[in-house]
Amino acid sequence: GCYNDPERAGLDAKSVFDGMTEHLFFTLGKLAPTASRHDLYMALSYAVRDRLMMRYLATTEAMRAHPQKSVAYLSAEFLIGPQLNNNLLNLGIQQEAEAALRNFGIESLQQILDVEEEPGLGNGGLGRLAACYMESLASLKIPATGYGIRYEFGIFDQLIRDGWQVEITDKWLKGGWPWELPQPDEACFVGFGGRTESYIDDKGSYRSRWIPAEHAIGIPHDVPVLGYRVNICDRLRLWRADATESFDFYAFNIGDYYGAVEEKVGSETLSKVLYPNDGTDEGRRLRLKQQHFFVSCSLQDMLRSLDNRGLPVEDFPKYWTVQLNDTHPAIAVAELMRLLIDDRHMDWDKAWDITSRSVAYTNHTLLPEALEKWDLNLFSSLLPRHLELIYEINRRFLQQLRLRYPGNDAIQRKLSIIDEDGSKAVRMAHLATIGAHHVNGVAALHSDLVKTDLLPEFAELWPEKFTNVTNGVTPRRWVALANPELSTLLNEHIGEDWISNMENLRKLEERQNDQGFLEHWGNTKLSVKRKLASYIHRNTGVLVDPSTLFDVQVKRIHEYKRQHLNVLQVITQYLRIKNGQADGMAPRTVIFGGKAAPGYYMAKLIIRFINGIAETVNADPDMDGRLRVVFLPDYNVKLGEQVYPASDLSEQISTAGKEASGTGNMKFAMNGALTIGTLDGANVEIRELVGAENFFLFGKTVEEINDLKRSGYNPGAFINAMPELQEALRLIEMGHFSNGDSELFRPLLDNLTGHDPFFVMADFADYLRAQEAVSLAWTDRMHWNRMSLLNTARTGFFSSDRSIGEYCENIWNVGPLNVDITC
Ligand code: 26Y
Repeated sequence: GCYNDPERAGLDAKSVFDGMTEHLFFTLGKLAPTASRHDLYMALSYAVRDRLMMRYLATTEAMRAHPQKSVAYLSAEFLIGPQLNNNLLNLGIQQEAEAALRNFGIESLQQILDVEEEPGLGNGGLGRLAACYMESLASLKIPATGYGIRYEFGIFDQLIRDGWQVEITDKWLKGGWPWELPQPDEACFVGFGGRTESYIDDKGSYRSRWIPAEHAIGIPHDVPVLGYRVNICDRLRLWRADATESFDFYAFNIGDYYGAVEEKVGSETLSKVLYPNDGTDEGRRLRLKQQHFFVSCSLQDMLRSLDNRGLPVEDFPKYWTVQLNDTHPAIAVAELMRLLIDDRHMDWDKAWDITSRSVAYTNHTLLPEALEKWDLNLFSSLLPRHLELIYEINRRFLQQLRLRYPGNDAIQRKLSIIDEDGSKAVRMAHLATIGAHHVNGVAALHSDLVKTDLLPEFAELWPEKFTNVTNGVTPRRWVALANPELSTLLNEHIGEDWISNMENLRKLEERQNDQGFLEHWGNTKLSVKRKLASYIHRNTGVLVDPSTLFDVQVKRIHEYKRQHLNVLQVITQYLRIKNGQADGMAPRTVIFGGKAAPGYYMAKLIIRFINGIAETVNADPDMDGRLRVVFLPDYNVKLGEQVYPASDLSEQISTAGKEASGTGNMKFAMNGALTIGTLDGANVEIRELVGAENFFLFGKTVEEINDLKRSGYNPGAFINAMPELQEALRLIEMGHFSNGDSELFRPLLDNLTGHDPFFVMADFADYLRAQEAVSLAWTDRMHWNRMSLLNTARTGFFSSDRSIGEYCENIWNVGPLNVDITC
């Protein structure tokens, strides 16, 4: 076949224009003279998609002709962001697209990019990581499918009303989304509920089978994922739940019309909405249904792909490596066993061998409230057969434990998949750890803590199973696309190779003492900051000065991330200015952004708190030219692309031991922001790489926090030692930032002065000291620019190409596929 038809899908401006014209007319039913910007966005996207389809089909064909191992990345979240510009970049046709648009009277590509709606199919770090990893997989030419859920409503849109967060349903599909292809002929059935029964098969052996009470159909929706300047095109395969017709008709025939309709409604809601919770596991029945739904569809799809190519099911581990993105898809361990044993009539040992050689598990959190546990009654009512299989997996595992630790009942209770303390529950992290051939954390420190604190007995039992893969982010989206000004500068001075080989940024170090270059570096940053300043003005009404230090904290709002620590520091600066003690203080614009889980009261109050301080500070003429506070509503991928490049200071201030890795921290550093941060997550590695002298460190270490906990932490003792902090707390209490309302922030104050679970008070003094060091450094702009340059030069390690390279080599054992698209 020919996958490079220059007539139909060429890469020159004329071909792109022709493609747009055709799609405008035939696909969209519009005439060029009356086409809206949205019409043109759709037409260009369809034209681009055609070019991806060529490469996608070429990839599929290469895999059929030369079967090889492929990665199945299972994730309940994929936060992929806008697609058009990324695909243009990876195809290498941004300029061609812009030229084509000019023929429709559009001056800049940006005007069309602005129209794109992003699918918010994730909460934050974990979902965005999955998206970066898919892009790197394709760029490294590794065949891969990202399996997930096509939520009809993604993460809510955030409005700010009277300083409070208001959640609005995310109707991302309303204008039509051109990047997906439904493949209804590859639909899968999934069962739920019902019961199991035993029977004797034709060979006379006892077997168990599942008789589900209801079913759903999963319809795959494929999203092509093109690598950077390669012909490999991988895919996301997102499942949408539909009702089963056969079951409907059955119920209809026996007269249960309402029952039939109910099942339809029930199964349609399965893929309706993303749970907007990152961090607290609420153990909701619908969420377990979603997890089983997409995992079952995905595993059936993998098995079918072997069947279709005439490959034996025993070879599953030779052709698929299944990565679990946290425990959300951990039911895969039991479901693959069920498919092999019940459907394919395999014996236990063979099935277990296949499962445990295929599956690996990435842990993303140590927070106990985020560890998934399913109530046993709920689990057995929804997945009775899976529970039987889990009991058997557990029985065999505990047997192994008894041999290794004879007479040690405590360790059995501790490691069992079933939690028997209190009301019984299934521990998904234990199921994943037992079923996986590798378990990894997402930063060096985090992976150590997984071994020492989270799963120490498992790590002792299977030391070779546990490993680390420090997270990374894609340099295409987070530098080349988001920061075209910096990219141009880099391309001119060190060539374009850094985009696929980020370590080459090291070449920049040669320029660290070049005054002219450093000035150029600073001016580039300034020009990007002007764009953000204009965005801030348009979206919040606040006028900010681009020459001030842009001090930024964007991430989900969470107590452990300590946005309130940042705010308290801002209040101290405010007080110093008020009291005429602000000599040497850098003029700052402090920028916040992030969503709070709708049911997380304290996080929502923190948003209100930020906005309260912003209102008071920004209205005070004494603050003019010295301090501004901004809360950017509706932080998402698209906004992130504007924020990271325009930042001078990156706030990474979580309590040590709480942030598994962080990935925003990497995006900031690559774009030349300096970090003020604790020794937490990947901050530790960022600091090692950029050099301690180019990083503003503060705060207690994991050990020091543990010592404080052990000795009975008392925040009062810290508060008493800091008159400035007392003054700040007093002002808040008086209602100074809440129009005189002294009750509004009381829960926050009580929390901080009472038990202060995240050690805000304990770290406050050192944080202030580090912020003073930031102010001092800002006064010597050449020095600041050098530190900024060194941050970019030395953070190539955090490219997701490096992370994916490590997964391929150490965990997946997969290699690249060559795809030829010449005719
Ligand atoms: C159980 C359910 C409520 C749940 C849903 C989503 C639990 C957790 C999450 C999301 C977790 C998450 O985003 N974790 C982040 O993963 C990033 C990628 O590894 C890390 O950089 C970051 O530190 C971690 O918080």
